[in-house]
Amino acid sequence: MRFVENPLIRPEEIKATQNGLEVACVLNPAVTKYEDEIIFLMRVAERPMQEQGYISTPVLDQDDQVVIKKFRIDDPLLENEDPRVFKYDGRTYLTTMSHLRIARSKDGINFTVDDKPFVFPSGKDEEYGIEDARITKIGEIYYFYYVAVSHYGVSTILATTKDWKTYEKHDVLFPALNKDVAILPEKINGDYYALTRPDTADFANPSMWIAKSPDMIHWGKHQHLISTRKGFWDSKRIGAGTVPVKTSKGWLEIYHGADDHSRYSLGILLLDIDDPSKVIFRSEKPIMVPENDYETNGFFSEVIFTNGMTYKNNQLYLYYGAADKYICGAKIRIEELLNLCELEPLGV
Ligand code: MAN
Repeated sequence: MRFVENPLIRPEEIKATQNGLEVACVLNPAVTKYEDEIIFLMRVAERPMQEQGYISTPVLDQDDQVVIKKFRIDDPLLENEDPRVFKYDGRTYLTTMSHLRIARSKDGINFTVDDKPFVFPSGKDEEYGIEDARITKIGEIYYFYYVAVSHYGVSTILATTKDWKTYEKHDVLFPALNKDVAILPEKINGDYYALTRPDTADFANPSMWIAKSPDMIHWGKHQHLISTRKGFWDSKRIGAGTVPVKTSKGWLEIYHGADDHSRYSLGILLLDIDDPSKVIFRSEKPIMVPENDYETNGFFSEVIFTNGMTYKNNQLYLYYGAADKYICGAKIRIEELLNLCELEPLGV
């Protein structure tokens, strides 16, 4: 059930980080609980004020200063078909630069957004911005990891915090091209597990994999988990969404899939409780598709994308980016999702 208050957060409510930039989107929050609050680690996407006849985007220079790259729309070297990315002279750029910002809430519906970023891009791996964090709490430590974009590719970077006031940045967790990482919140038979999404290039369909680590640093024993399916709601793209939650029937994962028209919807995976590399259920039909105006019409329309949820009394509070522009939420009982797993067969 979607919250009637949706969208919960809109770009107009967010302060830009500097003069000359505007916040175009607030989306894809990682979610956790800290003390008596729900914390969002949101992606805030900024771009230069739009100027007729030009396309421009912020990037970091070698000293980590934001500089603007600007190109004429009629320049023959420009390829500009997707609102999220463009190409100039064979090199791909994002149209916005994202950073991670915190919002806090006591009720899960009304959020107060920080005025400043929690993590702002820095260093060569983050030249074009940082996106789509996920949070796994283990003991007192919150591990958060996010997608870093640069001309070296798209990688996933690890950081930790204990108090959501300061953080420590660690190394690249999975090198380019790898994104949509979700680390399970406990060790299983001595190992941590991470869902990953390496780039499969030309030979395979886009796929989710799973990796193991004894210490959160060294990852290996990679195994293929699932791939896109022709003719299904997840035919074109696929990737982990939320950090899996432990249930009586297995690890419950809500993942995203895009169809041939690049419509992003959500479905579920159920992974074996003792061996998460075994898929015991996969949605044949999505559990949530873009249908409300704020989901069908935005920065990149027809998108529901999740990378965060929390739960209270067997009720999931699922948060998601809508049309890559807003943050929205929905509430669903865990049993309801598990019942769906019995109604439908295991997908291909
Ligand atoms: C990719 C990522 C996400 C984004 C979706 C939909 O998977 O860039 O951040 O929400 O596409 O555009």
